Amino acid sequence: MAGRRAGVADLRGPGFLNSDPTELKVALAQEARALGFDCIGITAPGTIESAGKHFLEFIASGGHGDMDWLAASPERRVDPRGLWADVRSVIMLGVNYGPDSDPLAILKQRTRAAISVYAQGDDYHDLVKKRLKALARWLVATAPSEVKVFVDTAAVMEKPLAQAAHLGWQGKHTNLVSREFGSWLFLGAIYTTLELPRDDAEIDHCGSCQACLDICPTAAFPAPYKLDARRCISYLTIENKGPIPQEFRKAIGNRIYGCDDCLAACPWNKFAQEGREAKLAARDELRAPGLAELSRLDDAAFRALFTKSPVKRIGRDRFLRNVLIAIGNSGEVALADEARRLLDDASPLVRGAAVWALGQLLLPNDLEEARAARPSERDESVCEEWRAVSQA
Ligand code: B12
Repeated sequence: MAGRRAGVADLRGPGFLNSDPTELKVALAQEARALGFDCIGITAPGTIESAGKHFLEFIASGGHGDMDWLAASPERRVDPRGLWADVRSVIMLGVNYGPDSDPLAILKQRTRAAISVYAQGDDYHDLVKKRLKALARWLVATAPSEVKVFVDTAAVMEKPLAQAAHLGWQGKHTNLVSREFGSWLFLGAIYTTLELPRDDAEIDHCGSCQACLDICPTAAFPAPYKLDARRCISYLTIENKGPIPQEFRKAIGNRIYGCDDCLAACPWNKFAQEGREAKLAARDELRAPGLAELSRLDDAAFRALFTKSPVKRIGRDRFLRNVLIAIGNSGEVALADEARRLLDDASPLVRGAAVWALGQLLLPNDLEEARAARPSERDESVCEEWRAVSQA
């Protein structure tokens, strides 16, 4: 997932033991597993040249949409040495977050909300960062070195680096796929000044399969291994700040935060669950929350429900926008009352989405009545939504 918080922690330690690099690598892997990481690999900083080129092409094509932070300072991202000149080895780590039930089943429950698997529990940034810092502390205490730890938010190309470190390969959906954990891995990185023994890069095992491309509800993949983020439901519901473009609203269904379809379709997932217990716990109240209840959240209630959750990051108004799109797609006329109430919300983003939802649920006369009752609407984006539903 994407984000902008500073993702760097500097850790320096005196070190008290000079280990043989191979022994050190074995001990490091043991420590990583003891701390809760499911896989670990090591690569050199200069191993992702072609990924760097692809990244620049992606940015040039505008595929990043409004994620300006992704386009900023590409020299830092395309080569780890651009971020930190002293880095000698990159330690890549993965945490399995495989779901304990079919994540696509909720898509059929149209009056309930689908929150993507990664966001149903506590924020993985905090969890992975805590483990990375603990491992980094162990490393500097064991071998004199400097380290920096990253998860998600820094200018680090985590997927190509993970492939170079043998954790898996970048699949056709662009995420890292692991033979052991399928598409359900969070990634984190430790950059270090130590020269450590490297792993060989993993090779692509997607073969002729294109299940992830076929299942995408918004056709977000212009070609295998390429994502147009502007069409991706994850981007549309999380990163996109404005109204959701008309053309994607129906396809979004009841997905109110992120999307798991391309991950869930991956056949390699069947290995993810076997014999593993270390999944990340989903909160029961976030597995299938009712759209009606979610639509009633004010700012304080939103913050309370999503304490420690990544969902909190998008704020109540964007969240309600998403909930209203799902209400519009629910086919449940009883939910029109919730949307009608939100026509008077303080946020134009919410009011505009409420108009669209009512447009899906009400007959033209009832819609006109709702509009006539609000002659004072002045916000241009909301007026535009009214014009669009009237013409539909
Ligand atoms: C920006 C971002 C997003 C954006 C853009 C996604 C994307 N694919 O880039 C959005 C908001 C859409 C997003 C969504 C999701 N994200 Co996100 N996101 C990131 C972030 C911050 C940067 C990724 C990046 O650099 N994108 C830029 C583009 C250029 O990279 P790319 O798509 O990988 O492009 C490659 C391919 O196109 C390929 N390529 C291009 N042309 C060609 C041609 C050939 C022949 C080949 C072989 C390859 C190839 O090369 C490019 C470079 O590697 C990373 C964290 C990080 N710092 O790395 C997390 C990260 C990728 N996200 C993650 C997750 C979990 C998700 C979601 C699953 C969340 C959800 N459930 O909604 C979805 C998945 C959507 C998808 N199919 O990608 C995880 C993925 C873990 C994994 N196992 O891979 C990461 C690594 C965060 C983490 N620390 O765990 N994310």
